[in-house]
Amino acid sequence: MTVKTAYNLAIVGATGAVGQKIIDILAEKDFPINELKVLSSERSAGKTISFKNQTLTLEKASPESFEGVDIALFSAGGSVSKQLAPEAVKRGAVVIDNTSAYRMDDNVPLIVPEVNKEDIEKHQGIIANPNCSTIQMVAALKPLQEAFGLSRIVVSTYQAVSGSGLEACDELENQTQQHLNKEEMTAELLPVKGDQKHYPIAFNALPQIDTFHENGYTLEEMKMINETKKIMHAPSLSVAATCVRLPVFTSHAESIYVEIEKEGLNVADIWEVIEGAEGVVLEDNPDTQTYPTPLSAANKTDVFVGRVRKDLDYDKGFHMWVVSDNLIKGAAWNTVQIAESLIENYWR
Ligand code: NAP
Ligand code: 3JN
Repeated sequence: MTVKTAYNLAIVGATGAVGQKIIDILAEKDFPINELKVLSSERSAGKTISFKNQTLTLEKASPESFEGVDIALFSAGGSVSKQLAPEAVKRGAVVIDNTSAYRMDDNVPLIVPEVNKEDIEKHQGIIANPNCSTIQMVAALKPLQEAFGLSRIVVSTYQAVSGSGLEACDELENQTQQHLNKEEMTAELLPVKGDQKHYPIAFNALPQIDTFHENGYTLEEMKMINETKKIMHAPSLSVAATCVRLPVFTSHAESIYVEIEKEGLNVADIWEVIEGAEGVVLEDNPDTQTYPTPLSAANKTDVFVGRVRKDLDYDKGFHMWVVSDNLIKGAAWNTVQIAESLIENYWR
């Protein structure tokens, strides 16, 4: 193993919702950086952003941008990753990609460090960061799978608009203002940019995240289904998902029903496992109305679990409520954790 004390990093999509959080977290966690390149589209090239006490100038991302880069963190959309990640790998960088471009490729490990960091070892230049809704669910459920076995997951999500990027956050803010001004709300972006119809997100709930697959599920739902099986190494696990967007800025919440293989468990057994899980915090007490919410989870790195209940009809069924900051554990922090794990354990 080659030991380095500091690494040359590039961030592709540095001006975006995820990119900005990555920059904040790299600074906060004091990641060992030698040089940091911030890459953008032509639109933002030449502008500056701050990192610790430095002012960094955005550079248009091109294949040559990756010369001398050790680790490249991509969050500028799938088409940019498709075009530039192989160029970065060709120049010797390890890519950690936040998009869905490579997640299901057999040669690309899909990583949530608390769940499957050992899969990093198999990387061939690209490591994928899962979808935010998948990350928080598998972080909460993997310890239960290990302790008791899992046969079925049925999840409904309550997702924040920041998962759709900065423009979507502006749309929610504008529509809220319009509604309070008693004006008609203008909907131009959500549920999906470029789709045939748009609905207001303010004071509403939209049961469509991403476009529809031919089987009637949305792509976000299919991502949760397929990614969960890959990360948990459980191709025969039954997973069903319904993904819903809410007028919340930060943190995704999920109502999860699981069927466990072991018989005769009770809520205390589930609590005990969740309490011992890395990166997962139990907040569950009906007597004191203790449970996580999107606001309470915002700006935190952990995944929070509450409302654990045993199904009233099925002995092996349990319900729970799982909340996490979608841009932090769901994207930026998970990406930085992968980079930390890569340099600590798998750098070559
Ligand atoms: P966003 O706020 O729209 O940011 C994307 C940024 O990419 C923009 O600020 C844009 O800025 C930049 N960009 C566009 N074309 C580029 C290019 N050719 N080279 C470099 N930068 C370019 O979106 P976001 O919410 O940060 O999400 C970005 C991507 O991350 C998504 O498309 C998705 O693939 C992924 N994502 C993953 C998760 C997850 O679940 N893990 C969650 C959210 C997003 P400039 O034009 O100013 O450069
Ligand atoms: O909508 C959300 O809450 C999460 C969205 C993630 C996202 C948005 C646009 C494109 C993704 C993703 O990470 O799966 C992608 C994509 O890369 O496909």
